[in-house]
Amino acid sequence: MVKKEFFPGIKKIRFEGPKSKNPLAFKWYNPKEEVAGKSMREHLRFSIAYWHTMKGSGADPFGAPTWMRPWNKSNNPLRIAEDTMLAAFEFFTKLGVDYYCFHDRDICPEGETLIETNKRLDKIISLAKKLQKDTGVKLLWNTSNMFSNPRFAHGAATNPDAHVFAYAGAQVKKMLEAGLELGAENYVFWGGREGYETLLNTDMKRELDHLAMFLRMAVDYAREIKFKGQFLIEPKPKEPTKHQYDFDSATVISFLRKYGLEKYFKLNIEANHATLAGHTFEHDLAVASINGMLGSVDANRGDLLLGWDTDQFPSDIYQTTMAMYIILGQKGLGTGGLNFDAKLRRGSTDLEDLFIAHIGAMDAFALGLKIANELHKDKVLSDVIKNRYSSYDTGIGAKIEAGMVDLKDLEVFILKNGEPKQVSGKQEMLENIINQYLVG
Ligand code: XUL
Ligand code: CO
Repeated sequence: MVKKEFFPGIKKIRFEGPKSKNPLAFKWYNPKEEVAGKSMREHLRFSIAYWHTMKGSGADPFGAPTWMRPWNKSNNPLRIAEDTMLAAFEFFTKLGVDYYCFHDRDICPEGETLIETNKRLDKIISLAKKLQKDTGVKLLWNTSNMFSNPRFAHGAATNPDAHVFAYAGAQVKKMLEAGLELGAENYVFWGGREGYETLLNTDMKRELDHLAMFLRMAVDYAREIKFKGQFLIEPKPKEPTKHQYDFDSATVISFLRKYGLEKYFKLNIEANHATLAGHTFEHDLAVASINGMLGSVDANRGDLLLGWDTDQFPSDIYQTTMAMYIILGQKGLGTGGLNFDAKLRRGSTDLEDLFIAHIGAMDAFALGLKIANELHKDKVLSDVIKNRYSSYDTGIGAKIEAGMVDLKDLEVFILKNGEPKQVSGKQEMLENIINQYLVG
């Protein structure tokens, strides 16, 4: 049998260094290069998002698909599913990325019944397993799409109809089995339509109780079948519902703690979701990280002028540096990785644009990693921050931190010591120093 080639003319992407003019070469991402005792490849754990890269069509609410992909040629949807999987692994290996992620509905279309759908899934999962074995590419995470089918119009686990809740449960059960079969390192819950449009028809407390119950069932079933992947929740504040329950890191962490689920979950932080919540990317990463719950990253960027999830490829070195600073600060993402939940602009219609976009994103994170490592090594920020809080290291501050003083003691202290002195935060100085590191 002749092996099909979906990206003819594109060879394995190589590192050529910052001076290269070849759009199909890495300028900074050199997988073998060591940074802080580990290779770039081990630090960055890049992953491809099947839904955008393989299934994206360029369609938007105003117009038809613009990307005519060679793996979509057949009239048979199951043949398309297989061709897409073959093309996907060709793409992963040519690009030199070790991981991928998918929703159940990305890898094959639903059938008429659950049985039919699961049979289709079994077939495509066995193809994925074979291709993983042949290429060494691994599954970073899988997830269930519980938002596209009309049955989920009012949510999945938070649907007012228990029948829909049950359907969602059956779907997650199958995807946990798929995760086990394919050795998924994590399992993601992004709360598709888990949210509400109006309180006029919504029992918010009951919906949140149901969501927690659903997650508990997933944890229990994973234990039963011995699925060892890390569970992740991906916060997002809005879109598609007006108010998504998993608003941001802080909201998700407090939800998990309320229901006693915090030891089973970490967070998958997406840049564009953080900015939609009115935060910076690094804010939501930091909130997850200081709570020991930063598990993985959906690496993309938004557009500050637009209020929706544009899912653009990350290219802003400042942002990738700040992200890698936090990730290095917690000694890596463990089983997580940097998943490019990003899509081409509708007008980027050449097949090679898929490579070019990912190359740029990988280079942006490679640079971010190198610069963040220098910032850590030179203690640029950590020394300033340590010094900024040094009044808590001795005297009254140390007593406050140790819980040894009360409000009366604080009054005595002020009566004796008077007004505190103004201390500069040195923000502009630090911004200037960061620019020096960025330019090198
Ligand atoms: C949606 C989003 C999803 C999740 C996986 O905004 O980010 O693609 O990453 O369901
Ligand atoms: Co995402």
